[in-house]
Formats: sequence, structure tokens, C-alpha cells
Amino acid sequence: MGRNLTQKIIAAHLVEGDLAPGRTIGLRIDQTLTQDATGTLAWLEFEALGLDRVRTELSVSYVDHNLLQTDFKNADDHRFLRSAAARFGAVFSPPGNGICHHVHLEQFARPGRTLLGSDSHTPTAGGAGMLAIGAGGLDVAAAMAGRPFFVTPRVLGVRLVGRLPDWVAAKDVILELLRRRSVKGGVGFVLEYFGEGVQGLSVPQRGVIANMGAELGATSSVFPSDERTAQFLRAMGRPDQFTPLAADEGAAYDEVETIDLDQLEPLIARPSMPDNVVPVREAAGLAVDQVIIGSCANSSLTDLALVAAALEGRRVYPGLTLDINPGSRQILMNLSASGDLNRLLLAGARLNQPGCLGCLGLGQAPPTGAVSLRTMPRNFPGRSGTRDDQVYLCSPEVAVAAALTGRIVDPRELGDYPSVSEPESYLGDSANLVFPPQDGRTVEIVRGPNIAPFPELEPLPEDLTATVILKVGDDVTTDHILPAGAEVLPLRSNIPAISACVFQDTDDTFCDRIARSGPAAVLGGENYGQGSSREHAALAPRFLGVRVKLAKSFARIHRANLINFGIVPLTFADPRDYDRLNQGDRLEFTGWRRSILDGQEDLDAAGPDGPLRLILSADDRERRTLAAGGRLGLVRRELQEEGR
Ligand code: MIC
Ligand code: SF4
Repeated sequence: MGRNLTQKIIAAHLVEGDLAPGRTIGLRIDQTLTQDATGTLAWLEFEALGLDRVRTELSVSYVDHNLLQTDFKNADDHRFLRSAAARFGAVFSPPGNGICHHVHLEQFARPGRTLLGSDSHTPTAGGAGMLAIGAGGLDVAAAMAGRPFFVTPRVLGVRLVGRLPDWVAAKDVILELLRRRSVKGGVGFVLEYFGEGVQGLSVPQRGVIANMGAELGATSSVFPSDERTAQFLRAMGRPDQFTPLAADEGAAYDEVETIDLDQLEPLIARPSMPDNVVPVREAAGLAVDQVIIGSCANSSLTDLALVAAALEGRRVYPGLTLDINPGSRQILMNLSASGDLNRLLLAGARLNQPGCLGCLGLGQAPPTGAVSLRTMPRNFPGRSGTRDDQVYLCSPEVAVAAALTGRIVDPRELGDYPSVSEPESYLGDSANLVFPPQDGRTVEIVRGPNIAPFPELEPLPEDLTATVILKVGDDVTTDHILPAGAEVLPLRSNIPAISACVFQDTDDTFCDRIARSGPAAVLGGENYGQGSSREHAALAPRFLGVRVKLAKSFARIHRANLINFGIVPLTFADPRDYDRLNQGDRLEFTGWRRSILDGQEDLDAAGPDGPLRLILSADDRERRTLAAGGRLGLVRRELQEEGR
């Protein structure tokens, strides 16, 4: 039987295990990316491994999230990252250069290669035929040290047929998948796109779709590498990096979804979950106060050129604010050269520097009660920085229609669709990238006072009594566990300080209560820990004393992060036990360290009303990690045993 593309890339990178259904396998990672908000910790972890240089083909350290420099903290982090990149052999992309996923697509994405990034939207590079995966910082640090990354891949084939109609965008393809399958509908899968409909999509459009596969909880999203990929790489001045790649004829998939592009219509995700999707016409008429076009999903050159063309000779609706956050400096330079930047400014748009900005609450918060339309990938509650916000997610087409009319309208009502195509060549911009010296051993790593050492984590005890410190519902995000925003983000390199913010918007008594309770357990519903890859959402609770998380199911990256920091992720043999347990209950685990190391799946605990049957589905490696209290020490030991 023919192989699908995911299997082909995996086969070329397999270093541990067999490619068989349900098996966990180890993959060689060719490239890594880190961004500043997760990168400070990832680089501290890499440093703790004791190597002189990264062992990947390419590692890039981006600064794109914490761009606000309201005091020394973010600026110190930037300087630390710049010096660590030079010390350990990574390329450094400084603040202002752009969002990691855009810049990586422009400068480094290569068909057929593997990429691991400490950001959940790393799969954006799948738009250029890479197998690109988001992970916690420690897994990325291990990959930078040449360790494999472990996955249990099932492949969901997404067959695209037809062609996108005018005013219907790549964003609508992924919103349609979210509508069908929900924010947990991709967990455990690589989403692989195939079919004749793929050809009609440019690499930046594919990037939008691959980017938001993260919102379905997918491990990765991958597109074939074809003539459109070749065209993109040529335009980027990297024609030699093209390789054609596709699934074999008749390749099998674990599941298949078909999307007929001709039948799609403009869609919109209502507050406050990316899967709360309806056709735009169902939300039409609602007055809009703020429109932001930006983020790693939709602020490519063609996205912004389309917006400029739709605005040409017109003005933004009175009283509405239209913000443009270009994806990268290169995009900004090209907009400027083509005259589109002036068209945007003449229409009344407000221009911001390339970066994540309001997508994670770093500025651009909407006013009280305002409706905000954004082309971003996430609208989790409060993420914009305004409590009780009303953030809608949509394509640039829907966003510009609202910017012109002051309401949510079906953009097809705007009339002729402006024709915008990919340029033959992009005005290049790699000038700002900082390449590392051949030998960085003499480079001094510069640390500011806010950069705290990595905390010591003691091994798992043989017996444990834990108090249920908090009970939460389904689809709890890592933004709930540890929010982003201008106050919390500067503490990402300081675990003791950021720990005081755990669950702060959910229950502001959490930290006081856990300080008194001793070892603690958190109780969650389905898809616990979806969203961001931030490992701080595991490490900070662990620092405070959380040793167990009980949930109906876990999101992939968060589950891996919990294990990496020695928190045991348990599910219920009988999901009704979730309803029976309450905040304040005590759970007793006797001899569980031994049981975990012995490979036992059923881990019984004594609960308030008798025994509870809990399940630990974890492989040997994960069990050893849990027993050791975390992965960092284990990787260090593995490297020592191999003689470095
Ligand atoms: C996000 O979009 O949620 C973030 C902020 O980019 C995160 C990373 C982080 O929390 O630093 C992500 O997607 O992983
Ligand atoms: Fe940045 Fe938003 Fe993309 Fe996250 S989702 S990388 S915060 S632009």
C-alpha cells in the first residue's frame, strides 16, 4: 500500500521504535525554533544540559512576543536570548523582525524537514511541506541537544476539492474544520492535506490552515510540496531548497475529511472559543468597534495587500479602529515598496510593529463591552487583556468588510473581489538576522536580575496524599492556568515570581490555598490544557506543589509538559468520578511510585467515598520521567552516558 506524506517524512527521520499504529516513535529533529516568551526557559534548560553547541541543522531564537519594554525585564530577556544564541550556535531574530512563524516560513522552512518549536503554532511551516510540531521548551531544548522527539502519530487526511470562491479565504477552510470537529477534534492526529484543491492554495494560504490546526489540538499539519511551494521558495530567493513531495497514489489515512472549497462560505468564530463557528451571515448586523488584522495566522503580504486593495480610496468606518500588525519586517518592506502601506494609512489604519502584540494581550485591548474582530488564531476568554471581552475570529476579507461598514457583514456584499497574487519575488530581508560565530565558547551569556535559576524538582515520593485544590470544567486552556498579558509575560524567565499568577483569573485564592494545603491535585474535564505550549503552565503549578492532574482527557502538549515536570496526568476509569470529587477532597496514593515504574495502567487512589480507579496511560520513558520528578535530569544523564 502507498504511504502518505506524513509517513514518508517520519520514515526519513525515525530513530526509535517502529512505524506501526498506536506506537510511540522517536523522530530526529532537523530544525528548532524558540520564541522569547517560551525561549528564556528553553535556553536555560539547554544551558543546564552542559553542551557547547546545538546539535541540529538549524536552531533559531526569535523575539516576537514580549516586545513591550516598559521596564528592564523584557529588554534583559532579549539580551539574554541574543547572547545565548551566539554562545550555543543559534540564529537570532531580534525584536521587530517579525513573528517567528512568518519569518521561519520566509527564511528557513524546507520541504521534508522536521521542525520542533516552543510555540503551539509551529505547524505553520507545514504550509511549505515540513513536519512541524509545537512542544514545550524542555522538549525543544532536548531536541537542540540532538535527542529525539516522541510522537504517536495517526494521520487524518483532509481532501480538498474545488477552488475557493471570491471573498472566501484559507481561514474559512480551517474554521470549517473547527466547526466540524471542535477544539479537541484533532488531538492525536497529524492533519495531512491532499487532493486537487491543494493546488489552488499558495504557501501563505496553506500556512494559515496549518497554523490553526493547533486550535484542533492536532500534533501537526502538513501540505504537499509542489509547484506552488517551488514558486514560493523562488520568490523568497531559495529555489535550491525545493524538493517535490506528496503522498503516494491511493495512500491510506486513519480517517478522512473532505472539504469542497466551492461550497465554503465566509465563516466567523464567535466569542470565546475558536470552534464556536457560524457562517458570517448568521452574525451579520452586529456593530463592531475594533478590527485587528495581524498574527501568525493572517498577516502575510497577500493578506495585507488584499486589505489595502479593498480599502483603496475609502475610509475606515467612523469611530472604529483598524489596526494592522504586519507579520514580519519583510512583509512591511514589501507593503511599503508596493504602495499598499500608503493605501492602508490613507484609509485610516493604525500601523503597529511586526509582532504578536494584541494576540496575547500585549496592547490593543478592546474597550469595555466592545466587539473586536481579529484575524488571529485564538479568542480564549480574556486573552485580549479585557475581561469579558467579545473577540471574534475571521479572515482578512471579513475583517476589512467590517472595517468599512462598522458591522459584521458578509464580505461578498462588497462587490468585486480585488485580485491580489503572490509576487514573483519578495524584496528580501534577512539583514537583521544574527548568525552565530563558528565557536561560541568564549561568548558570555548576559543575565538580568529577573532571570532566575531553574528550580530543583525532587523525585516522586513512594506514597502521596494530595488535596483537590481546584475543580475546573472542559476545554480549560493554558491561558486559564497561567495567563499571558503585559503583567505576567515579563516573568516568564522567573518561575518563583510567575508562580504567584497561577489560575489568577479563575480563582484568586488559588495561591493562598495551595500554600496551606501541601501536595495538591487539580481536577479538570475534557481537553485539559489546550492552547499554548507554555511549559510554565506545568512548571509553575509544580513549583507551588501540584503533583497530580486528574482530567477526563488532556491536550497533547500540556500532557507532555506535565510529565516533563513530574506532575502525574491521570484520567478516570469511570468519568462519573469527576462529578463525585470536589474541591477540598483528599486523595491517597499508596506505593504509586513503584506502580508507575512497574508499568501499571490502573492506579488506585483512596478517595473521600472509597477507592477511585484512575488510569495512567504512559510509556516506559514517560514513567521514568515521572519517577525522577522531571525530564531535565534524565536528559542530562543520557548525554553523560553517551559521553556527550
Ligand atoms: C499563544 O499563541 O498562545 C502563544 C503565546 O504564542 C503560545 C506561546 C506562549 O505562551 O508563549 C503558544 O502558542 O504556544
Ligand atoms: Fe504570536 Fe498570537 Fe501567533 Fe501566538 S498565536 S505566536 S501570540 S501571533
